[in-house]
Amino acid sequence: MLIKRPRPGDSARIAPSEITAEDVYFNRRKLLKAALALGAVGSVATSTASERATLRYTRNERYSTDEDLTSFEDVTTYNNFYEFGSGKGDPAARSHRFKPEPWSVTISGHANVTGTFALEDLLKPHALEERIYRLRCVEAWSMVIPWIGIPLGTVLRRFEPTSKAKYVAFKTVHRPEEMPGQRGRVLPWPYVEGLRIDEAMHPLTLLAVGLYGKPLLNQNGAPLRLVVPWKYGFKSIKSIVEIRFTERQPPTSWHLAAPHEYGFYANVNPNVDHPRWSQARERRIGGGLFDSRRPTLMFNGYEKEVASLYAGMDLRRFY
Ligand SMILES: Nc1nc2c(c(=O)[nH]1)N[C@H]1C(S)=C(S)[C@@H](COP(=O)(O)O)O[C@H]1N2
Ligand SMILES: [Mo]
Repeated sequence: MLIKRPRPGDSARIAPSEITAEDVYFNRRKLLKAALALGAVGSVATSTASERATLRYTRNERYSTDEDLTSFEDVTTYNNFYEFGSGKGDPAARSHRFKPEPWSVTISGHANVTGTFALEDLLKPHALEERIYRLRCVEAWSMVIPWIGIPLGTVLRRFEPTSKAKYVAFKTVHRPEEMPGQRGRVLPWPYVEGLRIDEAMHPLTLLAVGLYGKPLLNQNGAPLRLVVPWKYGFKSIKSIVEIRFTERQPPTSWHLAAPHEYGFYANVNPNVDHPRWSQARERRIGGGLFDSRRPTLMFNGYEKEVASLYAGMDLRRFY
């Protein structure tokens, strides 16, 4: 490899120092759990929302897979969230300083209703649902995650986007004091992503607030993140603070960092390889040593639902 470019979650090795930090983290979680079991919740001033609350939701069977779930442990310790570092263990080990509440989201651009809204107000009118989705990272690994959230489209419609709203742009919070990875320049900060308006309004596109029945942990994008299951994981932007309706296709972080490797669309496609590796197969996290790499499915297995969005488009050109 001639140029060392950052990419979504370079399979960076975990330095011994970081393993120590992780151990401390796990011990802290164990202590918190023990404290909760003893009913000593009030004394654990630093416990996060997820260690206290349980969300109320109903499972949406129609949009769920019955494949084996990836364990909570793997879903919360094997992450890509470069704001906390580029190692898979960094987001869990280095996100304890991040404050996901209070939280507000700014809605701007081509819509009749715009402004900055407290997260509670943004969510209040909606019922939460659980959806079990496959997540396929562009790095050729995958998971099966029980998300909790609201279809993005039902939230966006409340703001009455105008006919000029052809795209939706999303922005992650920029807080270098809480996000150690933002003190380095692996990516241009803040992380930004975008969808075409019909992709954003598609019933599969989820605005997630939780997983495994609990509010999102910091490493998974607390308190609010996107989940677009037919696209590579990097489209599923975490810790969202701004949603903007735009007329032009908005810039996206990985495309800015390496335009020939990551496009705007980023639809999962086993027939279009990444310039440096094949996308034909994937490794299921937690599958074990003898689990062979399984074939990657067109649109990550959501072809029936989403293929019509791309009718007539050259998927090699719009990668
Ligand atoms: N803000 C932000 N969002 C992000 C990322 C990131 O680095 N920063 N990584 C993306 C990538 S590459 C993937 S695969 C998924 C991983 O989500 P998970 O860690 O919750 O499984 O988050 C995506 N969202
Ligand atoms: Mo990813």
